Amino acid sequence: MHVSYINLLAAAICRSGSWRSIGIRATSYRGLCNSPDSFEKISTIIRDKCENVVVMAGAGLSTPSGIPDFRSPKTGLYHNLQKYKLPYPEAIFDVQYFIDNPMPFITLAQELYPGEKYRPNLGHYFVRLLHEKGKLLRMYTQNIDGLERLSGIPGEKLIEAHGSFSTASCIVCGDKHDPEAVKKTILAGKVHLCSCKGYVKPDIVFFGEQLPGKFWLHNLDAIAADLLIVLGTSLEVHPFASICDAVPYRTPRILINREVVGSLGLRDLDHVLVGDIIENINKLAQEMGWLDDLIALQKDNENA
Ligand code: CNA
Repeated sequence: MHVSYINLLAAAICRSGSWRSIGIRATSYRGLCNSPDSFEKISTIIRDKCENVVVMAGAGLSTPSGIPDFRSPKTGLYHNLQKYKLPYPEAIFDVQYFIDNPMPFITLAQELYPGEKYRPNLGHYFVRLLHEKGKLLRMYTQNIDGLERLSGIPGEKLIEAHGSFSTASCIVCGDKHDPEAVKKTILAGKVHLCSCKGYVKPDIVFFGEQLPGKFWLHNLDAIAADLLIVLGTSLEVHPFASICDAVPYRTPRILINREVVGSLGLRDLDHVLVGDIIENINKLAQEMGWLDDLIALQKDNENA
């Protein structure tokens, strides 16, 4: 193996063995971007031309609900980690660090526990609406906040690629624990202990841990998809980010994000909506004639 290739590879693998993108950035894109024409074209694709949509989502989908993402300057979680006094930002999701000092993760978990503080937003309900219209093949999310479930996207349509708080297990013996009991302990600011004395954590995937088996379904979904929609992610974390490149060239891809990311924009059938996710989804739903349905869905679910 060539030395510079080894260096590149080493740089691409973060300390825990997870993959980070090697850095091909879309500096120009052929697809349409934020013109009135682009909303019209994208809305025609979603409304009239597709039946099997795969959605990929990241932390940017939940920032409008009030949960900070990782990388946004000034507001991102990595910027705000000082209060956790971590040796390096990713330590918060590092198993070895959790064993030595579980409190930073416990504090973050208290903040993020689904059903406590945060509610789904219009972006989550847009994906739910795709399901209600019979168009959602699958949603893959990196988020651990559970807002997709809270918006009513059914479990069989949802792949929580980086895990969730809905199950919990011992990091030593692997025994499953009652998630409600674990939640109660964590909300009280303590670490839940297993009978083997190991720490129990919600099944959030930490760096170096395996992704849930269901994640690998994307190999089939990517081929079956007739549209890919990418929402609020920097596409920096692999293998999740690679889903967007597994989709064949004939499949249109739509990116809705504050910035152009990954390989989005490099293919002829790519479309990019740069800017705030809620603003763009609002405009898009209006163009599609779906806005009333979207608002009603959100209202009904929030009042249920
Ligand atoms: P990231 O790397 O922080 O990227 C977020 C992306 O969203 C960036 O490109 C932002 O520009 C963009 N963005 C942020 N807010 C908006 C907005 N309002 N409108 C449009 N775009 C916006 O996060 P990723 O999800 O890409 O990284 C993957 C990590 C983040 C996963 O391992 C998650 O577990 C982790 N994470 C999850 C949450 C959560 O569950 N809500 C929060 C923070 C981090």
